[in-house]
Amino acid sequence: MLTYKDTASYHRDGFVVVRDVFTPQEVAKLIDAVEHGDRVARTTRSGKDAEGKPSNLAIWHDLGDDIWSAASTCPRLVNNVRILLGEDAAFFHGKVILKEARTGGAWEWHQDYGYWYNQGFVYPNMISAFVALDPATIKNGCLQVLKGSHLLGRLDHGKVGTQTGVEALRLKQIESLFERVHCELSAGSVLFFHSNLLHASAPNESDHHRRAFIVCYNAVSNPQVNKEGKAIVRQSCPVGADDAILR
Ligand SMILES: O=C(O)CCC(=O)C(=O)O
Repeated sequence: MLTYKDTASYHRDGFVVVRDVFTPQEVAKLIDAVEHGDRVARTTRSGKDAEGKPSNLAIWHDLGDDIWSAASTCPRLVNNVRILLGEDAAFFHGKVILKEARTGGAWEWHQDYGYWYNQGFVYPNMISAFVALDPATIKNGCLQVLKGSHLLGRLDHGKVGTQTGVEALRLKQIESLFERVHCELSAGSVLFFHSNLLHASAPNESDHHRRAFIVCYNAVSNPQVNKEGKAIVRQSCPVGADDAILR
């Protein structure tokens, strides 16, 4: 569980890293599900970064009844997310980032709320839990963040390749005001980050895959409004058994 100090640093910096949340056995099962499982095979979409390199991901919006659901409802994620949101959490989506050795492309600088605002979420009280499935290093394109940038509020975004990226001129103007942190993670460690935190990652030019499972949650008090102005309020995310991934 997160400590009071971890929670304070999340609010100050926009992110917090918790080491070794998942065991090597749990990570091995998740990797097996990436490589051989039905859900990732069914939901993988190919995208492109600004240079035209592949930025592929699998994404889904339902919990289902599989290992991904077990990981998304794991108390080690959900209870910590509740602490960081300051209230109960709803499941929004899960995704696997497939940044493969030698080919995996970059992710451009963006805020997740740059995407999610346009999907109708009213407030940015939303969090991503980035679970490293392979060791994430500078060489294989670990996530980079601008520490404290969540306090800027939502910036304007546009299209970069098939991705959504923060407006280039604004990025240039504000980049030097923040410390850039390379979030190197061991497999099984988790980076919790705020939906307005600016983040990006470089292409993977190494011989090692850099895959990650990212679970996104929103505060239950944060409705998503559709084009007709109808508010969709999500239910609380269930909290599963702590050993469910290994069952
Ligand atoms: O995994 C990465 O390198 C970037 C993923 C990302 O930025 C996102 O899913 O919002």
